[in-house]
Amino acid sequence: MSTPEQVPTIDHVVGGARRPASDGTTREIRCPADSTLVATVAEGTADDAEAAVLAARDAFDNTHWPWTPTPERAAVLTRVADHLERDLETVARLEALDTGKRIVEARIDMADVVSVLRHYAAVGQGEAGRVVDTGVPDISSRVVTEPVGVCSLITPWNFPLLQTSWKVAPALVAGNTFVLKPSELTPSTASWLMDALAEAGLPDGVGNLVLGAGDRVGPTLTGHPGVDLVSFTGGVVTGRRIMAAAAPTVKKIALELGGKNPNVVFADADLEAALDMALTAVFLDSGQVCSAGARLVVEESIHDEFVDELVRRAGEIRLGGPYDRDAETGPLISSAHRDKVEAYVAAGVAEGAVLRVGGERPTGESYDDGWFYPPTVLDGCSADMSCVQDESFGPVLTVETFSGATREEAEQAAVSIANDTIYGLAGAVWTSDAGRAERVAARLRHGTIWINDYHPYVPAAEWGGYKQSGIGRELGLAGLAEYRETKHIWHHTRPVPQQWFGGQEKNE
Ligand code: TXE
Repeated sequence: MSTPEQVPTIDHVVGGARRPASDGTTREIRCPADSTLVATVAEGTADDAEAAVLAARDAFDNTHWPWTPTPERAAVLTRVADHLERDLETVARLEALDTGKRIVEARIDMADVVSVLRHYAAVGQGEAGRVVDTGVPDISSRVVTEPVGVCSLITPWNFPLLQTSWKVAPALVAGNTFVLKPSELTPSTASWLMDALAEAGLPDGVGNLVLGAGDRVGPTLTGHPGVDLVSFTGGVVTGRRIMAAAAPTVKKIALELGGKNPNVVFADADLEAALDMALTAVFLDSGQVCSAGARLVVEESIHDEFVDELVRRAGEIRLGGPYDRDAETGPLISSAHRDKVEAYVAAGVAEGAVLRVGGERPTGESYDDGWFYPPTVLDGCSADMSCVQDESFGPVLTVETFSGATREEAEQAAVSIANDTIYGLAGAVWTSDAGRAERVAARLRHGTIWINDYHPYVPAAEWGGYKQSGIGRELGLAGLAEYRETKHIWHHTRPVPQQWFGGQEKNE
């Protein structure tokens, strides 16, 4: 951990230069595991956000960046990926101290960032649009793509650099300029990224960084007429606010707003694998994952044996800080977030859910200065409970059961329970019947479906939500298309007067 003398100061990056907040305000970042001070950070103002937007606007309108050959833009991403591989341990440490997550998980996240950067360096190149046949020899018609312009990229605290890379990589390879606003709770790796981009040769002003709370800098980043696109990952309530802020200037928006994701287990599944992954689905990163499998929807006939064993194993999960070798998962991000998770569990119990394990803050020296909360299972839940409908974003699993007199009835019951929230980000189905797996996967209204698995993703496959889990997609080709405008160019190579006006023929 840092000693006070080593605590870094992190400032905005505007037009290639570091600068503190215009009113001099700073914020302390403390590790959620033990409250150690890890950084002092500029707490941005509306003026800071305005300056960053204007710098990005100027870089888009008045520099060569949007017209830079794509291979050169891709090369910037490749160099950042190289730098990250070189500095991986340092950057993983920054991420672990900001989030409190285990260093082993932070290393995995950093390796994923490298993959995302390399993926977009590759797929951003080599596309030439398409030629359309007009049927007229002297007229060519082609459809090309161009950058959208200035992008506000607003990211959350659970996978700070990874979620940033999902936005920055496609935005840059497509030729946009950006203002990045990381979560005010986890700014350190975003600051590293700005240095890495500069080292990789990104021209000044193309990438800008504004730090601070959403209510201070957010309205400018989402409402300023100089911004063309807002890409946001965070909570649904903030997402609705951002959509409203972007409406008066009709900005393009891409929103990833979390989920309340069902993990459906049929009695014919490989139950050992299903049980093991049901734990990972919900308790990975203490449940602070947008795709967390926070709703177990299990066939009634196996409920008792499955849930009893799951509860037993959940009770044995060890909590600890980033460098605790015995820890299997970490703390929650903040005191306020732990309060929210606790209130959610209390509401569930008040509504009739049965608390099977967890539900109480751990005590002891190693937990006292952190925001720890144990894996918690609420059994006997149903769709009318708020604990089933609302995202806890903590280590809390709700259990619902389904049954049916026939195979079809059982599938129908599982699907209707699994679809019964406002969200639609991700879900899983566990069964050894391939036909059933496909039928259920087809009917689940979620953007990602795992069959007999949970959580893995690849940068080449799209990620995003149905219903109120969001708008648009990240990753894959659609994740690149979000950052591109489409233009149709019609070229008459032998123009001749049509005489629409002033001619005689049209009235004859
Ligand atoms: O998120 P916010 P919070 C969910 C999860 C969590 C809830 C609230 O359920 O409990 O959201 O978490 C910035 N204009 N997810 O409060 O507010 C903010 O500064 C512009 C799901 O931490 O959504 C941060 O950078 N920006 C999720 C970012 O929005 C604003 C990940 C996310 O913060 C703003 C995190 C404004 N008016 C939480 N207000 C996921 N989808 O993975 C805030 N921000």
